[in-house]
Amino acid sequence: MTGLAEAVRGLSTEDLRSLLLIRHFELSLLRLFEAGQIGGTTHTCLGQEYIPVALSPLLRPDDYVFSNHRGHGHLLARYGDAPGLLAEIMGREGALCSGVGGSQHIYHHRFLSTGVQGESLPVAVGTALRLKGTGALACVHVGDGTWGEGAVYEALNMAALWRVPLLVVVENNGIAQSTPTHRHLAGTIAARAAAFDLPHIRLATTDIGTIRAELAPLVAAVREESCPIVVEFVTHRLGPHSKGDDTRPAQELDEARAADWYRHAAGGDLDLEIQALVGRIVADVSARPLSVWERA
Ligand SMILES: Cc1ncc(C[n+]2csc(CCOP(=O)(O)OP(=O)(O)O)c2C)c(N)n1
Repeated sequence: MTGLAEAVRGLSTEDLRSLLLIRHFELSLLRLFEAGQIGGTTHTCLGQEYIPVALSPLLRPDDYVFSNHRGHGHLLARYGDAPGLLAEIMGREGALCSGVGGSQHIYHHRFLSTGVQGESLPVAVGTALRLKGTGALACVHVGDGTWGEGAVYEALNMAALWRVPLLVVVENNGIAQSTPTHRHLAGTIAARAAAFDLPHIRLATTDIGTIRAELAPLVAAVREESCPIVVEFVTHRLGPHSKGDDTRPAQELDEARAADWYRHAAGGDLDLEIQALVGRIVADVSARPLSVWERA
């Protein structure tokens, strides 16, 4: 028995349900793309689902979440609205943003995503400035590759100077599109956070309980002391960058698969239940008329 298997077995039904919803939702998206039923592009967070699921109960309803191009899991872990998100991606009635946002540009309650790398951090800092003193925070998800954008550093500088309640979540999956992290990032994310005097924590575990225990006091400090922090997850992207553009060697892919929580949940009752649920959602949304925007 591995530590990963034990951790998956120890998950609450609610957490496992959320993980499985994201997994099967995104597997369905890839199938829909292959079948030509979705246009544009999409990026899945296969393998990284545990990050937003672990963060979910640490966030409050009045917090803002800023997501990126790989954001379906961020939205589903927070709001769980799989039919609304699928309708958005497929341009069908019932879409979260009338079908104008698609996979990458969602505005839903206090959730915003953008496909433009580095765009979210300055907006998140401005939002956090407005939230200061309310106890709420702005949580922003970025990949390791996004640390190549200059706007990230302007934003971190202001966040540190103005002491805003900002939680920067770095999903370091070791690759940006097709460029390994060691070829695009000099030094470390820890050292870059330190340059702005920002606390940084690096989490290499997929164990949701451990992640929450480590982060709970830090997130409380972000709220109470209004101090930004950088949380770096060492994680694995299981799928391609978007759809079929995976240039990684077989050994690296094997390592990613070995770290996959789903191997220990596959075939269980809840897995089958969620697969069937997502199947029904896909059938229902696919049968809906096009959204107003798509018809125009
Ligand atoms: C300003 C900008 N430049 C380039 C792109 C194209 N692009 C989309 S995702 C991506 C790589 C992102 O890597 P990373 O931040 O590590 O996130 P990951 O895809 O690994 O989750 C690139 C280059 C973009 N979306 N925005």
